[in-house]
Amino acid sequence: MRRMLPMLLLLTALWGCRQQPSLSLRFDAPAGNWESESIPLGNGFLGASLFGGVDCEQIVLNEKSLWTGGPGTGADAYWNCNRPAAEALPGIREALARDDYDTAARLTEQHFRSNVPYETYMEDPFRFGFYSALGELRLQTGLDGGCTEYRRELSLDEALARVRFRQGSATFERTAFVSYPDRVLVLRFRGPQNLTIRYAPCSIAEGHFEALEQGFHYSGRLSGNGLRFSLQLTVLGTPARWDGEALQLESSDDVTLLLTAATDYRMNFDPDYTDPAAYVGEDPAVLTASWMAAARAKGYDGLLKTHLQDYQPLFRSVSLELKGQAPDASVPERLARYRAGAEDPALEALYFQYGRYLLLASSREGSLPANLQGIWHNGVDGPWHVDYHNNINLQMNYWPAQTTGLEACFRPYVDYLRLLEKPGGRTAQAYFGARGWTASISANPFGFTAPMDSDQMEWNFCPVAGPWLATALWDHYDYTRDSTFLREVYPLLQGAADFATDLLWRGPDDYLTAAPSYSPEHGPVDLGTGFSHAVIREVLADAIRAAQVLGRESSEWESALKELAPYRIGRYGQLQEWSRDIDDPQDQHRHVNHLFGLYPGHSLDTPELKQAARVVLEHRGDGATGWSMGWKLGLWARLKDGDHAYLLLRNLLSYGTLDNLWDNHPPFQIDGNFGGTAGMAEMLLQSHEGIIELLPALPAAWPEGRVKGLCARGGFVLDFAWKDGRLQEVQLYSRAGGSCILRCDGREIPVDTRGGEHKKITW
Ligand code: FUC
Repeated sequence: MRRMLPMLLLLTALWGCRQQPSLSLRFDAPAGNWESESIPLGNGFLGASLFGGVDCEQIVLNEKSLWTGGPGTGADAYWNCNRPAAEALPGIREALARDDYDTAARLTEQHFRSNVPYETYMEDPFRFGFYSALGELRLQTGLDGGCTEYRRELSLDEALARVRFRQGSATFERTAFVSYPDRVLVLRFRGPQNLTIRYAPCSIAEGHFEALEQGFHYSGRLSGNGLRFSLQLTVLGTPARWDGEALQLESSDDVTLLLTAATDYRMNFDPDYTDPAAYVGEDPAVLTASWMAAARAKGYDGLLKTHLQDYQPLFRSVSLELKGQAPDASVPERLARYRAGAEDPALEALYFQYGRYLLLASSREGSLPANLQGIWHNGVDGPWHVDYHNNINLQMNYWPAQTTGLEACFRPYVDYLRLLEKPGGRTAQAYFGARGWTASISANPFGFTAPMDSDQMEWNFCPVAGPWLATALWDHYDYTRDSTFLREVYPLLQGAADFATDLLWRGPDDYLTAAPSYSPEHGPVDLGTGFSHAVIREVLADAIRAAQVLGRESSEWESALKELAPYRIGRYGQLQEWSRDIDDPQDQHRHVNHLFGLYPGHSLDTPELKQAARVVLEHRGDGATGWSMGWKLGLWARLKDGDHAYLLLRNLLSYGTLDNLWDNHPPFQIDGNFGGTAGMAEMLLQSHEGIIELLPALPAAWPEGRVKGLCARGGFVLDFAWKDGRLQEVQLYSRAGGSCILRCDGREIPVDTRGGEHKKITW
């Protein structure tokens, strides 16, 4: 027995370290359809979605900066498309004050648009533009399509895809991952096969192939804006020869392929728009060659090691277990059973972690932020140009960043705001005569901040997009208490708060009001919509808090906040969407922006207002698009109604989720994944009312579970477990020191901490 003890201990340790089966997405067949079945990989810059076919592996490739469009220079530049609409503001406001909504609407439509159409054309290089796929890789294996024991999976714990199958006595295995530190897609093919590799660039490119030692290089240029890009592929492990069209590999049992890609796009935070090359950076062929040389030298094992060292600490910073048996079935089968009413808490936990995985794969320092499809797209152009939508979508992409330990993913969002700041200053001045900066409904990587050329003002008029974007800056500080970060981003927050202040006008009832305004994509022009005021309230409060931390002046914002039009409760007891009480209880529109102050904001804080928000949610119903269900999930969680939040989670998974767990608007749109993950975190922990509340919206469906690493305002990180719906034990880590109050089930425990301290609290 004594001799067996070390062995037993070792086995126990290995058991403890094993990858949880619930942390992988399993498929029992190759993907037939990119949108619903492919497996996404990425490092923020480079995206790959895999099909896993037996006779041919097909991989859709993306490079996040592969965008058409751009500002141009001279009189035609969209830099100059900002119209002097501010001159029309007094007329519009006067019309609103005398209840002449028709005149107000007409004047707004006439003035608050630019000359940049949302429809884009390749021939016109200086327009809004669109995102396109980098192309497709096809790897013919020389095998016939039949096989046994087929298995395809995405391991979230390793950010690695695996394909396994057998043909006769031979076993075949493929692995694929995209390394952030080494900027390379790594593929390994094992088993006796004869690979032929072709790359088909996206159809809007012109370019040429050239042979490389053991590989090829494609050097391309987008027709239109002339964006240059480069893709290199190199083979390790067997001789490979480029024949002008394909890369032919000698038969081998073990081959590693390395792929690097880049464009010459560069972020420009201070463009002067006289330079035609304002957004042109390094030669992409030089970049891909240098990454390739380094990757070759490391080899498969070295690359995998660096990849895991980079990725795993980030991903593993949060874990979630919800008690329940994970069925031994593929994800599509589990989803089908779930849609039919089965319980599968492990699938819900997998979905939570998948959102975190997707953010890590689509947003890392140095890259552009996650777009409407994260990084993954399979065509030329796409829904809403796969752009940066600023009236919910981009913001939602980053909701899980603060609460679920993904601050490493947040930097691209900050850089994006920096990209918008200068052009957004012109938009603020021209349209509103305002200081600071703002953005409008849609933006691109080239600093487009104006409205579009459309008279559909309900979507085109969205000046509080900029202030909304800026609120996440305060949140990031509040969750991390990183004062260096706050000092760095303070000018952005200040600019957003100044803009919000200047947007306000003293209305007929003597309150400061955002006139004119619209509720996103919904309803008529208004004297001051609930949404606009909620965002302004939030950004002013954030800027005031930031000024207090840094010892800066904030009296102007404080006065504006005091005089801001209050929330209004209407005839059905609903939180009013517009200044007039015209809400329709039958209206199930997907946008619920007037509830912004409840979530993601935190300014809707009295029981009366919460009740009024509940009425809105009841009217709007529990359906809608993917992202809308993700949002309502978080809103119900903030109302501390765990069972209703859970109903929204079920609806999101059942009706707003594709078989590969991508969010479905429809079509595929990634925001709902992030809204879903963030909403689940809100069910387990909330910290927006000055108190850290554990299990604030625990549904009956989750009687037992354990979570580690959730983040709270004040710079606290919490691990806790619960059983029979009751909190068991709590571990608290304090990043910056200070005191907090923990609350659960009506009980409160005050805790004092020093920076870097771990504390165990017995509940
Ligand atoms: C907003 C939404 C739409 C869609 C689009 C990308 O405008 O209202 O539903 O998500 O963004």
